[in-house]
Amino acid sequence: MTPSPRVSPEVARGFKQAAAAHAAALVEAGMAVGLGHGSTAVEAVPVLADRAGRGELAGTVFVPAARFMAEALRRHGLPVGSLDDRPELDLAIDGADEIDPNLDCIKGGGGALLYEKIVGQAAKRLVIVADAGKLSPRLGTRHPLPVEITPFALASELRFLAGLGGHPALRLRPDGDPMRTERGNVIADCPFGPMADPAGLAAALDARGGVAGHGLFIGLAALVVVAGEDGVRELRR
Ligand code: ABF
Repeated sequence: MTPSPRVSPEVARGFKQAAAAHAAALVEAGMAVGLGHGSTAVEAVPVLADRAGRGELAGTVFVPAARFMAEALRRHGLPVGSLDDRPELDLAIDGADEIDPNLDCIKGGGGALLYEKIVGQAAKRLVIVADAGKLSPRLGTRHPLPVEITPFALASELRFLAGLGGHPALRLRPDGDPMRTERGNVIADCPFGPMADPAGLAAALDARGGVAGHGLFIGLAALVVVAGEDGVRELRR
């Protein structure tokens, strides 16, 4: 969840707002729209609220992947639904920590990776929004991979991740206790470095019982909207 290193926070926020507004324009009346987590995706909420205020989004419902997003939607008076109400979403808008040329992503800097993946996979189309600083030649170059672990298996899963070359570090709260996800799990941040085979790593993590989720989003993004000094760009597979 870090802005581009070479621009000021104000400029980076402008990029986030531009990317989010571009994605928000894809929302149509009557849609069921998933919303992930992060400082970029949340910038879509006021834009969507303005559109709803102008009567453009009658019947549209929003399904948040994180409490943070549910609170933002409610603050802006937008209808909040669930996957029970709308098991298939028309669109999902979410952020990312790192995006490679295949539009595969590392996500989870905000700790909501498991529900983000569920919401993203429930959508016909997942749109990732990011400032251009998130683009990277290879996943792992700039961001560790978050892996959500069930506390029951903590020690053995950390050993497993270390065996994969992940150098796992438990994500801690400011008070030094392990951070807990909304599901009560813990997160290990794994600086794998530039990944030769992200899909293979994702498969190894998916096969592991104690791994509740991980931040590799392989082949899930239909569209990536990036904003930077050269404006807003749509990247497609
Ligand atoms: C969430 O927001 C996470 O999956 C991802 O780590 C984060 C990106 O945050 P930001 O947009 O604030 O950089 O989608």
